[in-house]
Amino acid sequence: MRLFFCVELAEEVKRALAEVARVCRTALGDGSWVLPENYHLTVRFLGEVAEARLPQLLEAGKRAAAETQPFTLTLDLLGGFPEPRAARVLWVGSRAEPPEFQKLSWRVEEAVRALGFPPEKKGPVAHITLARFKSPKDLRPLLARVVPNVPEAKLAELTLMRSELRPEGAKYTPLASWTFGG
Ligand code: 2AM
Repeated sequence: MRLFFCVELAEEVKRALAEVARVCRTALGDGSWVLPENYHLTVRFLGEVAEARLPQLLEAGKRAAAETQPFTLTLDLLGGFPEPRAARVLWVGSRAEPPEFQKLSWRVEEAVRALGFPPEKKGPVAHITLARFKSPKDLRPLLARVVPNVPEAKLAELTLMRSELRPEGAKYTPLASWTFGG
C-alpha cells in the first residue's frame, strides 16, 4: 500500500485554503487541483510499502509524535516547486517556518531510515499543495499579487495516511493518528 506521514488541518483552514485556490485557479486555469478535503501537510512520503511493515511504522509514528510539541503554522506564503518561474506544484507555506516542523520531519526521517527506507533527498519544507501542473507554469505574476489569508493552523497530531490513486483524484484514508506530546 501507498503510505505517507502527514499532519491534518482543521476544516476552517481547509476552507480558507480552498478560497486561495479558487483565486489562483481563476488566474492559472488548467491543472490538477487538489480537493480541499485532501489538503494536508506532508511530513514524509513513503511510497509503496508491504503490509508486514505496518507495525514498525505505527511504532515509529507514535514515538515521533510523542516527542513533538503541538505547534502553529502561519500560512502566509504562496510558492512554486521546483521554482516559481517553472513550477509543477503550487503550494501554500509559511514565511517563518516553525522549528517544531523541522524537528518533527527529522524525527520521522531518522525513524524511517532506521527501518531501511532510502533517505529523502529533499530538505523538508512545510507546505500544502493546492495544484499540480503537467507542464511547468510561470507563477511569478500570481505570487506577486496573491498573499494567502488563512487562519493560523494549529497542528496537533501526526497521521499515517494511506493513499489510493484514482483518475478523479487521490483517496486518502488515515490508518492511525497520534497526538503530539504523547
Ligand atoms: P506534496 O505534499 O508536495 O503534494 C501524498 O502523495 C503526499 O506525499 C503528497 O502531499 C506529496 O507531496 C507527497 N509526496 C512526496 N514525494 C512524493 C512522490 N514521489 N510521489 C507522490 N507523492 C509524494
